[in-house]
Amino acid sequence: MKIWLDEELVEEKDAKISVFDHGLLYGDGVFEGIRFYNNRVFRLEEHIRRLFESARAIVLNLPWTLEQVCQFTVDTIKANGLSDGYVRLVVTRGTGGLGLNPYLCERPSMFIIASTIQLYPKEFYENGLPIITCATRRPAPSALMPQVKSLNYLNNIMAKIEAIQSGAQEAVMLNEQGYVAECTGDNLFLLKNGKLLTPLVSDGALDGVTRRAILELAAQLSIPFEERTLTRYDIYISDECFLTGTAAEVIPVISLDRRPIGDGKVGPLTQRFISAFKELTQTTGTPIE
Ligand code: PXG
Repeated sequence: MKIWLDEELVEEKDAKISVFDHGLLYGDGVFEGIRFYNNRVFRLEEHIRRLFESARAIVLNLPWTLEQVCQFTVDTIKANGLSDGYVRLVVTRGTGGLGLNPYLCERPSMFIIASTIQLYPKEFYENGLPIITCATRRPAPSALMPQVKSLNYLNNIMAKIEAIQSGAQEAVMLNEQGYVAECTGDNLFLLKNGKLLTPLVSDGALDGVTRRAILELAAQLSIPFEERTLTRYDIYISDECFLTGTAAEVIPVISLDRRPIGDGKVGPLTQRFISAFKELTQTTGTPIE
């Protein structure tokens, strides 16, 4: 496997980061996960723009242009001869001393891994996921801005542990006010009386690229939709529910806290979104060649 590291492609065994890198010492950095399907990178520019915005929000100045980072991403995929898979970009603050001060770090470091990902076993895509509500909350925007895709994922990992320990695959995370924010690595959608609903980004959701694609598809399919504040009540009484994310794609949810959603089976509108999203990923994107 060839890895992009800073300015060049290197062998996996040579892709090494310093123990003094602040990405490792403090989780000081940002990342992106992007899918490529059928020799095309899905929403490449949108992902790279989010990477730049996340970096900007944490005062991490990237010494590359957006176009360059897009090109590095495509080059890494090409170098590994892949046509379908997942590419992870990580930017760290770089090497510094044993102190928080990011201004003492010389230069940001970037690595890009092109590989594959399978988040959930296939049967969950067909039969749906049972999920739970976890006690771990999304941090308040005043603590850690939810739009920033930072290297601080401990909060999400604690939530994921709660999900797995209770026999579920994913967990609904509430914000400090008790409203639904999202899941540990996915955005949440529900359907009620034919209308699609999803929490506001300002309620603590990541502004997901898949989420945006689903809202665009809803408009195209003439399914009414609204971004609004949601509670667990709204999910309990919903007709259908599904999660979205680059890694998870679109995955149906069949229960929350062991209460069936709708009739407890994958719903018809969810199925329409799954097909429409699949079509979109297979037919659009930046060519790898
Ligand atoms: N919320 C959070 C907190 C995320 O990390 C999403 C929503 C979905 O956003 P996109 O843009 O991908 O539609 C994410 C991104 C994993 C994993 O292993 C998940 C993500 C990133 C990296 C790893 O579950 N999801």
